[in-house]
Amino acid sequence: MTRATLYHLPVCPFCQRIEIQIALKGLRERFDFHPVDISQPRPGWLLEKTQGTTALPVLETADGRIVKESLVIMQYLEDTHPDRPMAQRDPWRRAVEGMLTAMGGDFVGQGYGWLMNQDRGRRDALRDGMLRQYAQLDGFLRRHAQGDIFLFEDFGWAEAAFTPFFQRFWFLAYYEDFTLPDTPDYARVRRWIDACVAHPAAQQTSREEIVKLYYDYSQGSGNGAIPAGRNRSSMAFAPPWQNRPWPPRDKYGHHATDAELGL
Ligand code: GAZ
Repeated sequence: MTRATLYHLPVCPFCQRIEIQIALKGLRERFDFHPVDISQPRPGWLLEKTQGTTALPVLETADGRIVKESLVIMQYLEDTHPDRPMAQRDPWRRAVEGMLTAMGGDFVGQGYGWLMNQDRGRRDALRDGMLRQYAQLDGFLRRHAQGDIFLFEDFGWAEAAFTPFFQRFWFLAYYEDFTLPDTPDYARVRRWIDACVAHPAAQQTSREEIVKLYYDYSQGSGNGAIPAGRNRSSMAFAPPWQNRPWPPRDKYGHHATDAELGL
């Protein structure tokens, strides 16, 4: 039997959404995972499948159809593998998780915008903006959550969409000293985040991998681009991140060389 293939970048949060879903549904054996090195040009055969777009994840179904966009792939897998449903079935509940998921765009933009910022003078404003994002999530959960931990009874659709970014934002703790204040106004979202990042289906990456691979983002270079004065991307597959030293935490004052990063 031909199997479906997920083309993914190992540390890409959008790809991790699908990896979480596959783990939750117990479908690991039904998919081939094809890692793509973001620091290299895309191979021609892959560009042909995607009609020239380069963003991942990309799902190729067993019969050769191509599905792009992480949330669209999630819906497709939900519809084609309805066992162990991840999305809510009740229309109102589905709308609630949809509204929460839609808040992810601004949340992600704020966090990555802060990591990639190179102007020390903007730090306080970026921290305030990040806190506003967490406060909005907190308010949404206090209004709509049915349970005390997740949005509904269990880790579901919204959790699969957000968790990769809760984990990516460990880079803000490392490079920007950001932690969510331990105050009542963030208590609800903090419970959600803590349970999300600890969930057994969401253990595809680690704080160490994220901090090391996202060094170039902290220097303002995203998506496999290489910062000035360097020759190798921190997102490269080799040498393996386990063998590299922890990068310098001062992203503004010092720009590490390939050698300092173990590249
Ligand atoms: N909307 C798509 C989806 O599937 O949901 C987004 C997929 C995507 O952006 N994938 C990235 C990719 O393949 C890797 S993850 N890039 C290579 C390419 O050739 O396009 C980066 C950001 C950012 C937020 C997230 C990411 C990220 O800024 O993690 O800025 C550079 C990329 C808000």
